[in-house]
Amino acid sequence: MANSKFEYVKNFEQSDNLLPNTWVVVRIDGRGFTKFSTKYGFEKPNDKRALELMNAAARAVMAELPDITIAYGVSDEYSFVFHKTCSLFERRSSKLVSTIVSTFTAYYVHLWSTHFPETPLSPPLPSFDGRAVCYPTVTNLRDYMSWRQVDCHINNLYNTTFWALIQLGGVHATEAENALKGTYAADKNEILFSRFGINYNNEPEMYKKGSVVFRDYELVEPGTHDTATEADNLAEPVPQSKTQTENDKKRRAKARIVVEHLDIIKDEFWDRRPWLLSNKPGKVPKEP
Ligand SMILES: Nc1nc2c(ncn2[C@@H]2O[C@H](COP(=O)(O)OP(=O)(O)OP(=O)(O)O)[C@@H](O)[C@H]2O)c(=O)[nH]1
Ligand SMILES: [Mg+2]
Repeated sequence: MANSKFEYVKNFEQSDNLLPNTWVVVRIDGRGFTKFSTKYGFEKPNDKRALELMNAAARAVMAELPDITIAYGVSDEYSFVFHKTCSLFERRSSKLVSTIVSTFTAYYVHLWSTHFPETPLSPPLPSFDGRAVCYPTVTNLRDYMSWRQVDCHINNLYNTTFWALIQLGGVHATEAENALKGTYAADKNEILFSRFGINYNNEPEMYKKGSVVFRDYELVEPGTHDTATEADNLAEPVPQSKTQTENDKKRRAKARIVVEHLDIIKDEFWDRRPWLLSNKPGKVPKEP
């Protein structure tokens, strides 16, 4: 193509490369969902339909982008983790974030009517913001995931107690707020149990733990793999034969993408699923 006098504008494009050899987490978050949830009458503190819609959209994103190794969602947010050796979108932050945000939003809108058959969407339509953060080590990545899950627990225990006081106890929001000021987890558990007969442990797992999305392979015996160390020792992507790459691709496509509500803070979750950190697909379980 011939050069034009306008072409110099290309020099204005700034690089926004993400650090190589790091775990990239793209976190998206619903914009103005406090208002949005009121408009569509989301149940408080947790709306099953809304959370399942978030999960369905996240699942669709993972199916389209095999480089995502795991995703974790709670409330109106979802974190998508790209493996440290992944070179998708030349590791450009804006490309990665915009792809995730637009794919997620498209599916959220597309799947809305399945989850809310009675309430059609109308403008202002749901939208999401997103950011990408690089984490250098497995410990950093796992601490990030733990941070989100602890946040989920703290918020959910608070919200469950807060809304029990209002919905079942008939108190006003300010009263409920005052009753919870300075309380610890044990106090909230006690309020729930002694005043409303609610055992927090029996609350739905999705509300207590959030949702984890990943490809499902056969679980391994804990202690048989040390993928965390292996992953940390990896300095660059391991060169692979074409056949191997093709095989991995097939196995990944065969794997079911599951949504579970598990503890991702403890080692066990990671120990039993070495493919999450190694990026090598595991054994596809036999059809039951
Ligand atoms: N009722 C209800 N509301 C929810 C549920 N999940 C998320 N939300 C709402 O979504 C909000 C998410 O918090 P934020 O992301 O901090 O608030 P936001 O209004 O989206 O603000 P920005 O993200 O800054 O645009 C919560 O405060 C709730 O109001 C749900 O299951 N039920
Ligand atoms: Mg939000």
